[in-house]
Amino acid sequence: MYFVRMNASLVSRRTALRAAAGSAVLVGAGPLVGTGPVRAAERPPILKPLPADYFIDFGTNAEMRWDAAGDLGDVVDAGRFFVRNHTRTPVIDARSWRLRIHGDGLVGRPRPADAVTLSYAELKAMPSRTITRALECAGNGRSFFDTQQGTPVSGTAWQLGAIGVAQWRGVPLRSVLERIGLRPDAVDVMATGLDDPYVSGGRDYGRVRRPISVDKALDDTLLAYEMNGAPLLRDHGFPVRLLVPGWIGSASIKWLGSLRVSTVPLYSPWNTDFYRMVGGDYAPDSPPLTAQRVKSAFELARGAELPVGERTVLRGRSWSGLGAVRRVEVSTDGGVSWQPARLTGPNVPGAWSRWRLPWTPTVGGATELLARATDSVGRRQPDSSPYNANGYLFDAVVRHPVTVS
Ligand SMILES: Nc1nc2c(c(=O)[nH]1)N[C@H]1C(S)=C(S)[C@@H](COP(=O)(O)O)O[C@H]1N2
Ligand SMILES: [Mo]
Repeated sequence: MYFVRMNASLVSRRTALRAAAGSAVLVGAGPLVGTGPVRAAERPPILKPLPADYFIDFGTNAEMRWDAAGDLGDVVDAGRFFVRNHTRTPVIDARSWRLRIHGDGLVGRPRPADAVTLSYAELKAMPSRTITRALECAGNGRSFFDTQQGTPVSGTAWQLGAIGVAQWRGVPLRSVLERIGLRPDAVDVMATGLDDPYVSGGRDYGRVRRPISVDKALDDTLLAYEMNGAPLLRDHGFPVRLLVPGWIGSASIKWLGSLRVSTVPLYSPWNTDFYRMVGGDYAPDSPPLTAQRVKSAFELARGAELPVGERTVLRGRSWSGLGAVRRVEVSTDGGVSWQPARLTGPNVPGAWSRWRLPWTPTVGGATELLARATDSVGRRQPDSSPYNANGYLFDAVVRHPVTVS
């Protein structure tokens, strides 16, 4: 028996006290947030070390440095994975953590007070699935709207390092919803995190939360509790996060606290105010963002110096939210001519493809390297990305300056 459904009206005072004392009874034992040895106000926003060799540190966010990615295998070590926090990483006790699942899209239509609860141990006792997939912020590449296209946008000035690939282990959300009983008229599932409410510009938006469609919930969404074979790091959602493969990172709610399953479409600031295209040529009612696009990055510093007359192996990775990478072309002359790069590694759909191209530069001076990927559904990186005010989904080919000398 994995689930305990409690009827609030039947909970005795004694039961509530036992729960508060930390016994196996589930009602009333809210997750302990911010109760670690360090008090919330004293904690840095990100708990893991962010060495400057591996990260560009933006405070609450930190991106992976692509120039240091050459020694990574097919996945990114958890210690080197990018972090995107709206507030700060909470310290949650897995023993008292409970996922609360409710809503009129479930059989019995449990209200929040009657939520079905699931403990860490109960979740880990269910059959699990392990998948290698990318997780990427919708704003990855945002800085190039300004530096490459001349149209500044607002938001963290990520280069291309707000992406990582990991091997995620968890329980398919489908298994949990089907075990509880999903009504055929359910349409959306709203995941809410346990981190502090997000306050910006004097406005309190509440806890970070964003709905996904029931279709995506039943397809490949995971309640993930392991990354690369180890429990999630706190910064990446310990004890349990959502992993919504192929979709923008903000759907993959960390520090998962509740799931609301609904027969009507759900809204939060994360699918109304944020993570939609606004400005430029976008219609005012353009839909909430879902799938990621196709991108590529060189495992090389911007402005790197390469020796003239010597063979260099250009390496990089390409990825797509819509499938596998089919083809990568590289230009070493600023986009005049293109050569196919050789794809290496497993090229798992929804993860990334590694590639390489040997190059012996014959003339000295400044040039630009470009990498342009095409994915398995035929989508090729464009020369420019349409402007949007928040700089989401920058998928244009990035011009990578180098000096040959
Ligand atoms: N609860 C919660 N979940 C969250 C966020 C957050 O701030 N709070 N940030 C989201 C965003 S915008 C991204 S890109 C990913 C980043 O995941 P990572 O920090 O593990 O790389 O987490 C998502 N899930
Ligand atoms: Mo994000």
